[in-house]
Amino acid sequence: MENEKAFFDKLEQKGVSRRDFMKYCTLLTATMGLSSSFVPKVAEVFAAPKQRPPVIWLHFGECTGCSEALLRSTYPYIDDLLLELLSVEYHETIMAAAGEQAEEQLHNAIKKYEGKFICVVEGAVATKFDGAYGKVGGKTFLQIAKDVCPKAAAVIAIGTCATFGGIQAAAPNPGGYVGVGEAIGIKTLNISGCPPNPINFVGTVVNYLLLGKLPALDSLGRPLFAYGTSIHDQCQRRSHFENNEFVLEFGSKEAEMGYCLYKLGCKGPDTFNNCPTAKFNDGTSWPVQAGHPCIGCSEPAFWDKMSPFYEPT
Ligand code: FSX
Ligand code: SF4
Ligand code: F3S
Repeated sequence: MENEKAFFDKLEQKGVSRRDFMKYCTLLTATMGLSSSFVPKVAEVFAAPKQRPPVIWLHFGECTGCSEALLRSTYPYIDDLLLELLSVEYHETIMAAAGEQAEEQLHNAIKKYEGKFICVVEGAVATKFDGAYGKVGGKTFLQIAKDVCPKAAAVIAIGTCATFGGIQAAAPNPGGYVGVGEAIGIKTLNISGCPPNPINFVGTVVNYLLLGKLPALDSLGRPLFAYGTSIHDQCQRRSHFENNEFVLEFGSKEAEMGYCLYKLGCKGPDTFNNCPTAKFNDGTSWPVQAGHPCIGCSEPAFWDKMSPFYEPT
C-alpha cells in the first residue's frame, strides 16, 4: 500500500492523474484481450510490482524508431512505467555508459542474470560474409546475437527489422540481413511493425507479469491479442466488397469517415495488426484514419511484397 501511494504520488508529480492512469490500464487490458475485471489487476502490476525482470536490450540494423516510439510515448509516461516495471540493465540509447564501459556493463549483466533476463532485440542481423555488414564495438551483430540470446530466459524481437529483417532485408539485401530468430536459429516472440505500437510490447510484458506466461502466438510468433485480425477487418473505413469494387453504404459510419483507400494501394486486407483499435499517439489516430493507406509494415518482407506503396488510380 505504501508503495502504491508512492507510485501515485510520483505519477501526480509528473502531471498524470490517477484517472489518466486508470484510463491507460483500461485501454491496455482491452488491447490484451482481457475482460474489464482485469483492469485493477493490470493497474497493480504497475503500482505494486512483485518482480522486476532484468532486461538486456540489444540494437542491431535499424533506425531506433522502435525505442523512440516507446520512450517518447506520453500516455501516461509509458517510458517511466516501463522502467518501473523492468530492470533495464543494458540499453544503448538510454544508458549513460559508452565505449568499453558499456561493453563491460553488458558483460556483467549477462553474467549476473544468465538464464533469467529477457533479451529484447531491436534491428536486423547481417548474415553474409560472417556478418561483416553490421558491427558494434568491433563485434558483428551476428556474433553478439549468438553470444547473448541463448543465455536469456526469453527473446523478444521488437520491430519488423528484428522480427523479419525489415528495410535492411529489402532486395537486393547485400548484407544478407534477416530477423534475429532466423539469423541464429532460435524462436523469438515477435512484436512486428515499423515501428510497432508500444502498447503491444507493454501488453506482452504485462501479460507475462500478470499471468506468469507469454501470450498465445500466431504462426509468425506474434501475440494473437495484437496480430490476430487483419487491419481491413477492423477498419473504420470498411465498406462492402462487390464485383471487385468497394461499395460504400450511404449514410454509414464508414462513408462519413471518408472513402476506403484500397484503390490508393492500401494493404490492410493483407496486414495483421491492431492499429485500428489500439491507435497511436495516445489513442489519437492511425495511418488509415489519418488518410494514408496501410503499407503493411508489420508483415514479413513488406518492403518487397507490399510495394509500390502508392498506386496511381
Ligand atoms: Fe526497424 Fe526499429 Fe522500422 Fe525503425 O529500431 S521496425 S526501421 S521504425 O525502428 O527496427
Ligand atoms: Fe481495408 Fe484499407 Fe479500405 Fe480500410 S482503407 S477498408 S483497411 S482496404
Ligand atoms: Fe503499419 Fe499498416 Fe498499422 S502501415 S502502422 S500496419 S496501419
